[in-house]
Amino acid sequence: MTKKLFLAVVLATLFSSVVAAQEGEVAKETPASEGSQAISAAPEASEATKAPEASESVMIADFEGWPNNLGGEMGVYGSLEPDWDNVAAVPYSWAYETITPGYDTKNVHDGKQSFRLVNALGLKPNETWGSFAMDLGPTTNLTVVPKRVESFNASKYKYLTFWMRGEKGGEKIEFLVRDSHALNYMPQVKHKLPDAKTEWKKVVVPLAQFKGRVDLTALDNIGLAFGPDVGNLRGEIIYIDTFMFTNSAE
Ligand SMILES: [Ca+2]
Repeated sequence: MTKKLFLAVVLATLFSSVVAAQEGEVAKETPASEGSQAISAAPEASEATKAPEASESVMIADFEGWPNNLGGEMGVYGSLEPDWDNVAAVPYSWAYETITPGYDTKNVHDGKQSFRLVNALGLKPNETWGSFAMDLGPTTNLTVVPKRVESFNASKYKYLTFWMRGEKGGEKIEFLVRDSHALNYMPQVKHKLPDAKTEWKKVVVPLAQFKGRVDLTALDNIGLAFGPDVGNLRGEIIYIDTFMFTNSAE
């Protein structure tokens, strides 16, 4: 159940005190082989997008299942934390599924599911920050802080892209990244993105700008800040879908 997974993530987060992270993470192998172009023929089984060069992209999360497409856990924190006893009546941050109350396909970019972020209608309405975050590989060690995951080597990709739709338009977000060298759960990069619009919009984040601030060969976690700290009001909602690393900004 997603609820149990959510609680597990919360519990894992609560372990945070001061334990030094360990080095030596093995970079995750990625589907994109170096130097291969693979423009025609040979359809890639794992890629169902319209991207013409399948090997040039890798899906991080289409939110059609759990965990994400890289095997990573996903969670919401701070002002985004849901009140699970009240989800029948109040919009909540979590996977947006056909069973979600009020489900509407307009809130899904591809497939049948997306992920919804709702600010300050859950357990912590007065929290000063709120974020969505997801690991870029399976968990390998939960006994340390930050927990260890299989890191992802994103150095061969130019962009991170995803799709976003705001409930009212004008919702604010910032992009977050953490690598395998981080000593705690604080993201090493917090990068402002364009505000949401009411129609689905593709967000393209060039990765080169983060060189020197984060190790692109060993990324552990990416996320979005969506709380009061980035300027959102109580009850603001966005839908996100289709996170990819890619070499095409199209
Ligand atoms: Ca989807």
